[in-house]
Amino acid sequence: MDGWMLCFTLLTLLYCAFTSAEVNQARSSSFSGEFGGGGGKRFSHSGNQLDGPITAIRIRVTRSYITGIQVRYGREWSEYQGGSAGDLEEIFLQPGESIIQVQGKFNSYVSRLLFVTDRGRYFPFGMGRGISFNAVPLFPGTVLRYISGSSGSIIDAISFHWDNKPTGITISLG
Ligand code: MMA
Repeated sequence: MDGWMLCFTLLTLLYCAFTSAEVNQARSSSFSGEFGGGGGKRFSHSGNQLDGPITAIRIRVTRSYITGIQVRYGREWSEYQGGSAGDLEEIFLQPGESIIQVQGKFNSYVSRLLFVTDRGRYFPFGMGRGISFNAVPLFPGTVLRYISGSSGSIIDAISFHWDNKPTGITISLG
């Protein structure tokens, strides 16, 4: 093999290695966060996503902060995270509707959240001040599958986990 041939072969191998590495990557999961401060105790709804897509959200809010959150996956509510100050609000998604964007504000705590759906509906919670964030999925067609974060007497921090909509029909017995 002459020098050119060797060079060509090596470049081809390098190209193949790179393209196959790209193809092998998952192209649906992404993550936005974390938004908030360092206090509180960690929570994650990663196991709850097995109960189904997000179908409803309960948020507790005061004038300045998001004080609590509970998410319904399929027909099952997650544990409630946060405290008891403020007013509890509840929203239900329509069948097949998904959250595709979350905007908000945070400082040492989460101070405001706005959920946007793929049907053009949006649900704002809170009027608190702070640094703005705008969380969206990386891959087209993916949706909010679960949240994680930290909480104590209020919601200290929150993250958003995006992936494909769950496929297939869930048959629930009982
Ligand atoms: C608790 C405790 C803190 C957390 C705040 C706010 C009152 O203190 O869990 O670590 O930062 O609640 O959630």
